[in-house]
Amino acid sequence: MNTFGREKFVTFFYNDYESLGIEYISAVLRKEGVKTKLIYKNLIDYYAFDSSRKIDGKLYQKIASEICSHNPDVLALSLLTDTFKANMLIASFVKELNPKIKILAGGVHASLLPQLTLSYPQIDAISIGEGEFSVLAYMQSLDAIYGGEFPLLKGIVYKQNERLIGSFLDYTINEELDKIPFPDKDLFYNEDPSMKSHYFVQCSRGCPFACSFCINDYLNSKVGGKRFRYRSPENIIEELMLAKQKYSPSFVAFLDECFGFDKEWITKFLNLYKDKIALPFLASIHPNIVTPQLADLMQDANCAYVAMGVQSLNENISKTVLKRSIKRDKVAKAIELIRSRNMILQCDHIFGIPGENRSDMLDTLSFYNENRPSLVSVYWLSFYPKAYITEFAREKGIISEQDIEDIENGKISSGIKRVYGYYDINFWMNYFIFLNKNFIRWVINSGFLSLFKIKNIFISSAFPRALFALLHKRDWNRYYMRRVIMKKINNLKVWGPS
Ligand code: B12
Ligand code: SF4
Repeated sequence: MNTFGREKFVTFFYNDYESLGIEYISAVLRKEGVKTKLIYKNLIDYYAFDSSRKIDGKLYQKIASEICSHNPDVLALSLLTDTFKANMLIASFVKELNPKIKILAGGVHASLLPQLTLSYPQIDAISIGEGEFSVLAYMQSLDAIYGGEFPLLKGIVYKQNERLIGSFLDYTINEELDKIPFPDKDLFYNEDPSMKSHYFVQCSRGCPFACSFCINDYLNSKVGGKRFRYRSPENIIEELMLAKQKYSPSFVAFLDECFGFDKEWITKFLNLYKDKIALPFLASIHPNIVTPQLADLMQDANCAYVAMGVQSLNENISKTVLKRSIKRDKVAKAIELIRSRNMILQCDHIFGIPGENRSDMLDTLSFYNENRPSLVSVYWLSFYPKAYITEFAREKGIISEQDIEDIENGKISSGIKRVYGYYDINFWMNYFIFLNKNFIRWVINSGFLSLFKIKNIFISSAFPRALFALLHKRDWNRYYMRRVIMKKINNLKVWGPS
């Protein structure tokens, strides 16, 4: 195969969800004449099962053959820690089948651990940070690189005859987000038309906060203050108007990490949104920014669903371990402001935080019983690479060096230390919303609570979620659940008895 001079061709592989990152990169490449394709499988819950558990050589070999049958110049992989192992396996099968296909890795995991990612023999190049223009530079330099030259490319490190060319230290960001073309939605929609119903969009990149369990803590320290950036309201409205015309979505999901942080910006944006778009939408916010004005603006603009990260109600642990200054009265007020305006409110909460114990969990259940959001979503703390809390847990002996090595190589379950005392409280955290406040007070104060130590996640979490979604037309999880059901059906076809 001689690819010199001809139109270059990138194939992406992705699983599970729509990826805005891949869509943006594809839009930039296409605009510059690079052909793109997506191999998409809505198959495995990597994050639910850990990609190390469901690795099935045959399935991944099949995916690798499918990738090779398209004969791309480059296979581009977007890595999260949870999906790292599976992607590395597919990459190694692709290399075995066709060593001429160059494999480029980018995304969160590759950006956090560029040296480790590039040390895998199947990976030819990595992109560090936001990849739109780095990938373009790599594609445009392919002939030169593999013709024996050594161009330096911003944000890219590649292997060339046993040498590594580029810098691991640069983390690339796009300073002017309006200059990036709109995401290439068709790349995903052609593979899975059900995604058209809920339009994923982002107004900002980065986050002004720096919580210890989140990627932003590390990246803000690496990139500095300029990492939190907005698009202009007009640019987003233009994208959404085109989307309405082309795909007729019934819901908009804002994937911003902290929607509504800048008061002036959000006022202008939501007023425009109300006039020109007005579709029901979902957004994630921080309790500290909720004011009556913001709640009014969101309600007026047709906000249907708010996800609010509370994470811990222990003010001391929140401050010292999570690096968040959460005040209980502020959370209670935020819940009231949002609920009184008829928006569905999901509070995100983390259990398993170093220093917290069963009485903190019980206190959490009591707090939410008294100050009721619509739903509480409880996650067990996972230790992600480079997060401050991971280092904190290592220092305290909660996780070992071996756990960290495992996590960095994609075995995220290595850091999860679940305690027995959790299962009954988790069950009630998901069910209390359907029950009377006084009854839940009695459940907490009597021994009744502990009779429900339920480990099965379908009974303790999935069923109450599904029930809530059935009862509430404006629940965004309806779209999510449809996709989960499709995944289970696809899964049965692949994993079930043949
Ligand atoms: C929206 C979001 C989601 C959405 C959509 C996910 C998706 N596929 O996009 C939902 C709710 C479904 C979700 C689920 C999960 N998420 Co999430 N999510 C985010 C969030 C807030 C924004 C992602 C986004 O759209 N960014 C905007 C685009 C433009 O950026 P991007 O995707 O990073 O892509 C850019 C670069 O990374 C790079 N790039 C990306 N891919 C590639 C590929 C190549 C080849 C190249 C060269 C470059 C490149 O260039 C892109 C363009 O600039 C991030 C936070 C963050 N800061 O990243 C967390 C984040 C990615 N999520 C995280 C996690 C843990 C999860 C879950 C595992 C949670 C869980 N337990 O269920 C699942 C995994 C699901 C999955 N397989 O995707 C972690 C990942 C940490 C890690 N070390 O891997 C993050 C970083 C949050 C955190 N805790 O810090 N998530
Ligand atoms: S507010 Fe959310 S997105 Fe921002 S740093 Fe904290 S956890 Fe991360």
